[in-house]
Amino acid sequence: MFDDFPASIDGSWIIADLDGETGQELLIPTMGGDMASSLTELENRYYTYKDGQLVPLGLELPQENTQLIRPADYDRDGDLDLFIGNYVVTNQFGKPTDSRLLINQEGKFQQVEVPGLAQLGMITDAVWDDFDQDGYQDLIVVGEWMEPRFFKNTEGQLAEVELLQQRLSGLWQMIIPFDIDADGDTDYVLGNWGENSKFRASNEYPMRMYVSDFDDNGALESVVSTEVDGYYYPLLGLDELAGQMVFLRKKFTSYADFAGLPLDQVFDDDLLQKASLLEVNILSSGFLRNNDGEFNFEKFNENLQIAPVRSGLKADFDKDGAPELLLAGNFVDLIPFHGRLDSFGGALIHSDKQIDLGADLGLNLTNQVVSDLELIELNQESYLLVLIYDGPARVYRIK
Ligand SMILES: [Ca+2]
Ligand SMILES: [Ca+2]
Ligand SMILES: [Ca+2]
Ligand SMILES: [Ca+2]
Repeated sequence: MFDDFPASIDGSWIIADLDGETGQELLIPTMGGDMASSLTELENRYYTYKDGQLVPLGLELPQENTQLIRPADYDRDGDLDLFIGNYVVTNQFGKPTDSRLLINQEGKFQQVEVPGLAQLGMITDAVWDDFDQDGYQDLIVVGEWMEPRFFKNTEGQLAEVELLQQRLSGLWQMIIPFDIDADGDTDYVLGNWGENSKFRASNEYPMRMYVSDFDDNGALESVVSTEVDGYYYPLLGLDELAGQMVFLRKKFTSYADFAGLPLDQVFDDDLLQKASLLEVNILSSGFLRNNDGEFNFEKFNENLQIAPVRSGLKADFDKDGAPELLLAGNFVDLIPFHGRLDSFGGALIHSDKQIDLGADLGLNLTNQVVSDLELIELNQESYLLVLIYDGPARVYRIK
């Protein structure tokens, strides 16, 4: 189905008509991630493109590392409004960040208070979709160390609703609306971390992250812990932990002192007690099946669990008149903890009953960390653009 085709491209911004006048605006979010503290301030840059010039948009926001911007006319007054999702505050990894809804008032944006959006969490993806089919776009937000969160839009007022039929705290990377069972209602495909990493999580023994300023240095540290035989152990070794928290070096003068110790013997009880505790009980990628407006999670088969699933593209790849959903992902760690989780070669979802692997379709995405998938139409031909995190992009002609 896919033909390799050489090209390269880069970019991480959105273009949309935000002021209702002619032309489109360009939004450039600051994608800081967990940058080094040597960066003093990160500034969001929102521009409108007018008369060949980039003009700053009327947006007053706190300094933050914007993860994503999702435009939609949620109040149906004819102009695009914005959801802004944030992932992490510099030096505060693990602290839930504020996300924001901005209403468009004749080209100026004002923040709207929505209960639950403040400290929503470590947001990785969000989608506007009319899940209750009342004509107003509702909002679904996913992130790490949190459940998918649903915000119902009642005639321009957002309020959180509980629509999940089980507990689904995950390391969610992606959400895409897709009627996977072709019954006419919208289901949601969810990319998660997968089941093939050093992480372990279950309902009985969720993966845990303790977040606190353990060493009183003004920055937060996080300690991830998983269960083995009924006990919780730190995931990282002494060197990695002591790299963040020097007091551990004094407490454990040899590796032998540290080896095999459960978490509650590495850290004093009062330190763990005062920490914020976040949990993950599911690492599987899968989909939320729509059951009359409530959602039941079903996981994908093991071929789709071998690495994080982080991007997707819905299109009619086989030109049969119905859309398929192409999934890709993989991950490369900045520290050697995970190494490369990159054995997922992509998959094309026709339905919950038929999923083809990328390798069988001419895609070669194994060992590639895919950051985005895009469809390009050019001269009556369709091309798949695959953006690669740490290498040149790839282009496939769809035949
Ligand atoms: Ca609007
Ligand atoms: Ca709606
Ligand atoms: Ca459906
Ligand atoms: Ca199709």
